[in-house]
Amino acid sequence: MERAFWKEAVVYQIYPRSFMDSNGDGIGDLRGIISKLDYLQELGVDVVWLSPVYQSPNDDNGYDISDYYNIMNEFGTMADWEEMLEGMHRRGIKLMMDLVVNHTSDEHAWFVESRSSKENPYRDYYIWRPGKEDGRPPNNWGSFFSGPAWKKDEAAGEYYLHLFSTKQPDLNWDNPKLRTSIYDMMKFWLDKGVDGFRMDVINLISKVEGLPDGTGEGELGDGSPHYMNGPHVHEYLHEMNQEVLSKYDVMTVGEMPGVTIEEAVKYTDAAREELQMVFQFEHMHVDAGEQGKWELAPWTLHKLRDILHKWQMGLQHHGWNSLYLNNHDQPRMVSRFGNDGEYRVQSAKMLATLLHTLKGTPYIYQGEELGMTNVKFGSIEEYKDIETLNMYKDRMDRLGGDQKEIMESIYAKGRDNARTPMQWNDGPQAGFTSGTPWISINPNYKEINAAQAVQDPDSVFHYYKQLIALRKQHLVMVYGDYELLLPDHEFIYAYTRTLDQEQWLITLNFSGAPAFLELPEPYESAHKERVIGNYSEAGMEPHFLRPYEARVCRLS
Ligand code: TEU
Ligand code: CA
Repeated sequence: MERAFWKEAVVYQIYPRSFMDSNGDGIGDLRGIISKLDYLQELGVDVVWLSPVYQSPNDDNGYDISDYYNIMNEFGTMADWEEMLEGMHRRGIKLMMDLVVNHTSDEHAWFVESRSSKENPYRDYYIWRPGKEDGRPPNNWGSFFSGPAWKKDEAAGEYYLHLFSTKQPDLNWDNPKLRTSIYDMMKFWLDKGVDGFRMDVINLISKVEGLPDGTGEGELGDGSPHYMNGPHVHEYLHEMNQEVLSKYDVMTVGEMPGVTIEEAVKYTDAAREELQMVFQFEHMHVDAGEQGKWELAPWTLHKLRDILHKWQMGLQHHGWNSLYLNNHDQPRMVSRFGNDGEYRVQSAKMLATLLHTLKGTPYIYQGEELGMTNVKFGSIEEYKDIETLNMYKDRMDRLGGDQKEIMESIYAKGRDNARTPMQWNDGPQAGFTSGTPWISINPNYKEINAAQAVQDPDSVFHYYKQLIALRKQHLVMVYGDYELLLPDHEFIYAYTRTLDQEQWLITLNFSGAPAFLELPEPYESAHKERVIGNYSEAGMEPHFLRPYEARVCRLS
């Protein structure tokens, strides 16, 4: 068993705009993060994944970078960043920065140059094409953020590709000069002491030659087969590994919409020298209809467990899983997969147990450790996320959609669910800011906040703290082989983790009702010693799990 820091670590994601505001402008910032490092140290996390803090016009809240070498003014200065890094390292916490290199902002100097003329040396840093004879864009690809993935630039007399917003032009990774510029930038941050990178949509960087039309009958087709896991993506990631990553002791995770297990094994097989782990998305579509995330569909434990099981088995001996149900792009897991009402605390703890006892590296998204929930703002004006606002406009204006139905989709799946400010206490603005927050605060902050959680031994926070501590004490949680039990149970997800002579049994009730538990032999009659659980041990019944009950037992 080859041990590795990044397999044993627990990662905490900070979305800086919403984490902590230190200067009263209503926007989270680096000095706000500095003021909360003791909180992170108490929780016990090993790594912070910091969403982008580089210069950006914030069309997509920092995922549209205009200068990779400087800190966004609203977030602070490079000196603040250096003080934050030093404070993390002093507490034994590593820093993984967000590397967004599939695209830049259209305000990046490279793009300003590139669009200025076809002869400009930066022209081929981006993907320019003439439109079709009939005036249509070069192909029929749709953007992730509604509308076409091409924008005509009059100055340049051609279209440029943008898989995301019109202010996020895609970089041309087929250009070796661009790749060298990216590698130089990565070295700049690694030389400053950064411990790793989370790589934004990194499996989209290689597009199929000729940029062929996507499938689909409408005016916009699905171009994803022509840019997901593209022809040169492994070549480029191996080159990045050889030119940069292999020269440092770093942790890497690639965010990969549409990645399959077969591809994930290739991206994360150590022998291939590419990345260490990936974020896959299959389980994030378990409650989506044919039309995508905004088409709400019921999910079942069968569907969720089948996906998680497939990935556990698929990467069991080659590669490594990233375990998450939350991030800045996803709704809050306790609202989506648990119960954010009567059983909020129990179900938040049950989902945490899942993420910390499956095989892989657990990722905690800010506020998840408090059991923070989704939000329902009173009007579309309170929503800020470009993905949501573009969809709303597209469906209302272009498709004459039903506003009530659209708002229901936003309540369930909108990214702003995860972007309401951290709830630090029950005081004004939840202790997030002394000013007016850039986005409204979830009104339930009076009951759900860090101050309450830290002093309550039965809080979700302390349960996370126990799970994280357990991981350091028991390598079976990290390296133990996973084996599924009860593959057909409607409400219970049950599995074992085995390392040498030690075997743990995990049983999780995903329903709000008691669930009958009968295990196959030898597990049924094995002696069980509870290691951790989200209910009192005294009330444990061998054949019933209480609503959203999680049990982790050592077998002997
Ligand atoms: O997200 C990539 C991505 O696929 C998202 O668009 C996600 O699938 C979708 O938002 C789910 O609703 C990354 C970043 O995490 C996201 O914040 C950025 O908006 C996007 O890339 C562009 O950089
Ligand atoms: Ca601020």
